[in-house]
Amino acid sequence: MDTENRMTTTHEDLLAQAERSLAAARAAAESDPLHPIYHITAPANWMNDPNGPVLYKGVYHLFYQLNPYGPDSANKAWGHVVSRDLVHWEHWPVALVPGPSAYDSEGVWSGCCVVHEGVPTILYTGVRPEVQCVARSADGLRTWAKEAANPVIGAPPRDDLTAFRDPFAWREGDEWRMLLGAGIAGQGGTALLYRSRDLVEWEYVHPLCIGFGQVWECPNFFPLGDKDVLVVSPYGPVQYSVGTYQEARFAPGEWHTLDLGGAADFYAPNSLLDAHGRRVMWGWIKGGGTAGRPWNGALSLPRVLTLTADDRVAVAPASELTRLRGAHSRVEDVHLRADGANPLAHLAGDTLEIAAELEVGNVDACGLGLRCGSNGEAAAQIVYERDGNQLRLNGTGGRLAPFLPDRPLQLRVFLDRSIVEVYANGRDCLTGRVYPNGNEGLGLSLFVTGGRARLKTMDVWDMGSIWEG
Ligand code: DQQ
Repeated sequence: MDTENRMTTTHEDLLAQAERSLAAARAAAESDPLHPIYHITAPANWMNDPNGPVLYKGVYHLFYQLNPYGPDSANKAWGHVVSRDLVHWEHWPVALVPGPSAYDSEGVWSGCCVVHEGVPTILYTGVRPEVQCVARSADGLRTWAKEAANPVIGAPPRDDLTAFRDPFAWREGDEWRMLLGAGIAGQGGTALLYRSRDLVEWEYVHPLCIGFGQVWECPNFFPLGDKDVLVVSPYGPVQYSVGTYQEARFAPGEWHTLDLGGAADFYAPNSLLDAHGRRVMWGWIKGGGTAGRPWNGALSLPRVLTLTADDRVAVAPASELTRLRGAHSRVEDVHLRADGANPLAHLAGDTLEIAAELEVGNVDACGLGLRCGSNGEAAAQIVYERDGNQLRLNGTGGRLAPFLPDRPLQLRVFLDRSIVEVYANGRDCLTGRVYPNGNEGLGLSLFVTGGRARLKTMDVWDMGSIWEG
């Protein structure tokens, strides 16, 4: 779909074209053996950033960057999924597509959704150039009308910016505050602070803070415990800082990596405050296997963030995910050594949750193999290494922070066809991909090198689909 065609029709027609394209590709995407079943995906084709998560009248709405026309990064629109329990989802119609006006005819890029005077309102970046836009829904978020005065911010506040996008707004007193992801040439990544009473007239305040890198995409900014947290996507692994927000400025503490899997496996996260006061976050997991597949990209599981006593952000899968658990197996009290038999030889699956407690004893390394083929070879391994006291997901180069050495290793591993999410000791997480050689590897294995370990317990559940109906 080229820009010129977009500008000679209506938004409704463009939405209908997008729906037709998704419907045509959907069956092929869903039947792909690497396609996840319990991570949010688009009906078909390309997805990237989660956009505008919002709780509205007891229902969770989550939007995402979508290319309705193919599994490549183009034609950015807003897809839409809806849930009552954060776990089971249904696809709603595409919310926004580029055009027909020029200000967003090359892309409806990332943003947020807030409720202003009872009206659900999306703030997004229109492209190109990057301008800020508004759309509203009068029917409970089902359909969206773009604001007549778009773009509501038509130009950056200074001419040395390297980006100007991804609005993230929150309520403060009787006005709205908004950050835009940006960078200042020669200075570093930044988030620009704006203020408004009506989401249409915006006044630029100043950079919230300026830091590392060149651009901070998709800023997220929220209180956590008694501190404030800024999360940014700097064209590399997502970084967060716990600091303090005072007089419209953020004094960051140290910066840390939020997910140790790397930028391709967790990027541009977005979050909301849920009905229980929890900060829940989703990130974009890029890719879908080999080229030519009719889908690309998924969202991470919903993750609950909490502040630790040492001012780090602990990440844990939302407790509601246990609702997806089906058939269950348990293995306990197994002593592991290099020449021992695989105690998991009777288990198999590619849509699993695995919860394990492992005493790493005196091993050089030990771990869990996923998607093992008939030759026993694992397509992915989650490995504890004594050297550095760290955990690694083979193939990603990612690593988890060192554990307390005298604690058993507590792992929760979510395998969903080609996605692996590893949560360790209730604090760290690592997202990665697993692409088996062929699609057939379903086995699990436990292995040890150089010493002995003990598996205290391992629970394995088959996981059900998140899709309603
Ligand atoms: N993706 C969006 C941009 C954002 C980037 C475009 C981050 O708005 O900066 O799809 O992945």
